[in-house]
Amino acid sequence: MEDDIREAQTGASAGSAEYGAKDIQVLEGLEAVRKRPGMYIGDQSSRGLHHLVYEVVDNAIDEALAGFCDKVDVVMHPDGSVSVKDNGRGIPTEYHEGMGKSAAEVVMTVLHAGGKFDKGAYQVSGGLHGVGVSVVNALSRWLELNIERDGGKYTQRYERGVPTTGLVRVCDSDGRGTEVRFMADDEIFSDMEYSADILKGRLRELAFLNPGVTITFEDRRAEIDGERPRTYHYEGGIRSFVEYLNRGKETAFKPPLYISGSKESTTVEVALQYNDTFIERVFAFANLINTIEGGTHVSGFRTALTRAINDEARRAKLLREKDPNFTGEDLKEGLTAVISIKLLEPQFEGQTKTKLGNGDVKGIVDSIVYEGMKIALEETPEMLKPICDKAIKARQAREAARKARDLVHRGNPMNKLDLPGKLADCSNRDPAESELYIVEGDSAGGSAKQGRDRSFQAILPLRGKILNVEKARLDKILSNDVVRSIVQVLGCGIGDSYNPSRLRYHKIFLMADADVDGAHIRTLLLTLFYRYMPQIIENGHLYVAQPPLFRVQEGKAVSYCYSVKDLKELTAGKDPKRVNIQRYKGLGEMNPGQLWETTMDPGNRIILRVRVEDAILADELFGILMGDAVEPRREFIENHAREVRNLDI
Ligand code: 0RA
Repeated sequence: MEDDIREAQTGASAGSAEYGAKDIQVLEGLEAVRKRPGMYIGDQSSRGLHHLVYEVVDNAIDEALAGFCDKVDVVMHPDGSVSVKDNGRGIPTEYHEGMGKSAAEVVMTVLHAGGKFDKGAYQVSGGLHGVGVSVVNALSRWLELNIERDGGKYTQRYERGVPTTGLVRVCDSDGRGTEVRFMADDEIFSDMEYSADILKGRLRELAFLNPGVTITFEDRRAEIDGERPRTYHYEGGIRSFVEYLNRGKETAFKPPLYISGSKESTTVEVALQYNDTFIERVFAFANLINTIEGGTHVSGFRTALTRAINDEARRAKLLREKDPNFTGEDLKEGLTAVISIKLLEPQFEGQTKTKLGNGDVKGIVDSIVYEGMKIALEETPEMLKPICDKAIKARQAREAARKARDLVHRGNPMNKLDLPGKLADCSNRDPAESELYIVEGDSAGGSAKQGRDRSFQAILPLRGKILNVEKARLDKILSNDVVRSIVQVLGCGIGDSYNPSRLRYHKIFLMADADVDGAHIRTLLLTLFYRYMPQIIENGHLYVAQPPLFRVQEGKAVSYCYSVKDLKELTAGKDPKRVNIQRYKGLGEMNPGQLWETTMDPGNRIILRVRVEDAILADELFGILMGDAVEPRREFIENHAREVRNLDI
């Protein structure tokens, strides 16, 4: 109590006589975060904005991992701020002699201070977004901290990381926990709009990964009817996760096969189930961080799965003596699996720091999964036959696919004569400098061919139906003309034979009309890339071209608008009689010069890089939009109809 009062007096100490070296260090730390936000949260766009929320939520989840918290409430407020409230121990409030301020203020203002306290061993902090809640503080216009602990309720306010009050004890309370409410700083972030879908996806995922924790989400921003508060709570943990991923699909057995074990302070959990699709989905987490790029835990899992199933299939005589072993490939088709491991000192590598690098983990996961699989298959032998039946079919289909693929790969793609007739290639041969525009329709393709800079821009017009790859196996996919010409032009192969060094263009643009048909074609193409050439997206090669929606002419001055909002802003003060507005219904309405100027000229165009922001959300969307089940698609369209309103004005 005493300490807190003292703190209340010295809290906003900048400028006071007691302003000392430590305060300077603190300011420099947070100043560094504001100068280079990207170093701490990835970027300053939508992705970084969402990371702020993840960071605060991760801190609450750390309390849950340490066994002190089972409830986390996330609210998006109408003013644009977000609050995260937990029922953990509460951030310590006592005065910190060494730092000359309260422990809470240390946590909020010193980079990586969280680690100085004794928290749970497997804390999320230290991982991908484990930069510490002080980073959120530094990047917030304001932040309000409320703590309930030791019989009292405490509060403190910050602006851009600097305390504007001390830590004040407001009243008695026998509650426990921490609430952080923050307003992201619009000086830092280019995009200030949170996506409820993205946040819900991560919160749901965290609830699956932490059974027993209840996470709620409420979107209180105005005018979103149909959005109700959500509660995520799954006693079944990653078993429920797999069931969720396979909902609406036929499965080879129920419930999912589940394995857990631990070795050398690493704990391993795996749940898996086969479904009736042709796609493999393995979602892997290390200390709750989604390791999109895989890593040693995933390799260990694959080795063990293949070995255990082969061993058991031989034992049960489902593989005869003369049959070769199933390969890892044979066992992928229709596999849905979630891997969650917790380890000390995880090493994250790769382009996006989402690849687990710890070498010893491979063997640990391998042995736990192998033993677990054998026990599970002995206890529930009914699981084995449907798995083997599927694998045999997959193997046969792969044989057929290899033949189809050989056709696609025939010849040297660098040889101009082998390229599909309609490609207008660029003269530059350096992939890093070359761009490919995949254009819907012949007439738009024609404009693009005439308008382009042929030195580095290639045009591939598409005609004919693009196959929905969600519903077909690779052999059938590769027999589709549109898919074949895309694969052949890219030169890098598809599926397991993907080879990044042969990719002929490092910027690939999807260019389709801004109407419903265009959106459909774009989704089909995105599905093809996402399912069969995900590395192209992961490595940042895929873009969506953004043609303008309107051309606005006033006298001789012409400008282009890319959204209805743009148009409203541009024409706000203008005399409607003197302004001529043309709405582009399709790319074909633009002449070559206009198409170049608005959509293809690197000095002028607006481009949108496609990213797998959230692999699971993306997977879900593709499944919903392209899969068999009608009901989820109808629901999705109803929920999102208003967002696409500008498509058919
Ligand atoms: C430092 C030490 C302890 C807990 C926390 C920080 C903590 C931080 C956050 C951020 C959001 N919610 C949080 N809950 C706790 C350990 C406290 C103790 O030992 O009693």
